Amino acid sequence: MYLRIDRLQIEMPVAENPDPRAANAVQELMGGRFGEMSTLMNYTYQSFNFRGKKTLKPFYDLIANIATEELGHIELVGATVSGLLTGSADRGPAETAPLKDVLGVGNPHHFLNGGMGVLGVNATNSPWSGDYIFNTGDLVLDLLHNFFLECGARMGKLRVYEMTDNPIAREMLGYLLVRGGVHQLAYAKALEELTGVEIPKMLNIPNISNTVFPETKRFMDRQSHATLYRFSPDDYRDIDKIWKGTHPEDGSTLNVVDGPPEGGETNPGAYEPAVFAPGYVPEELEEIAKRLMKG
Ligand code: MN3
Repeated sequence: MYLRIDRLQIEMPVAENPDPRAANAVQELMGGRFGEMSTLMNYTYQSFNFRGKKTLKPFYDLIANIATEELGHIELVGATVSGLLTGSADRGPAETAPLKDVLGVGNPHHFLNGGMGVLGVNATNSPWSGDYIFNTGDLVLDLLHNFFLECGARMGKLRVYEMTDNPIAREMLGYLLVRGGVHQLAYAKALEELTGVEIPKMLNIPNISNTVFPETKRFMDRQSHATLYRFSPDDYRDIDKIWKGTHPEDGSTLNVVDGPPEGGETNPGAYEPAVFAPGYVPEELEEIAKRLMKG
């Protein structure tokens, strides 16, 4: 089962530079073949279907624990898309056509179907698909896939990084590049344990260091690239049987932190009257909420 903490894994900048085109590019990192919904669901289903979880516990713990971290990654990508869309449409009344300036900009479904928030689709508005889940049950093959998936995810993030320098997007990208690097290395190390093949020697894939990017280096300076968080009050304790030793790039000691990162507050989500979010007359909803909180 899951517990939920109403915080993001990192502190995100306040949304002040709306950019629906960047929001559309970031959608690839949500619902794309190599997006966060894919990493989340691949590891989640692999953990559901894992056979021999008691006898092969370090490997089960690793997959299940990383799956849980990925829940917080879709949350961060969601916060980024919402943040990039916030304030992108005029906030005037309906009869002034407040959406006319975003007509044909970015993904029209952000305005036509959504409430100026993230959708479960990629950058061409194709829905995320369960077909992206790879789970044969063969542990080595599934881990090899996970390693490849993290490499593809890294490629996607690097290209989105090249498409936008919006501070919200760059903060999310800096963090997720580092965390994806951790997961790449974790799966490489699991494969090394199982097969003897020194997979970590293949890193970086793509062959560019995270230290090149200031937004990424900041998190590395805090040792995020060498840290695996244990996302459970009491379980998944055997991740440290795999996540140990040193980082192949800079020799940092790999360590497990018990519990989630401190993170930052979620964005309160400004009203967007052009899409009637949270309602055409939000004051009425506010009244009802006020009554509930008094009672
Ligand atoms: Mn991720």
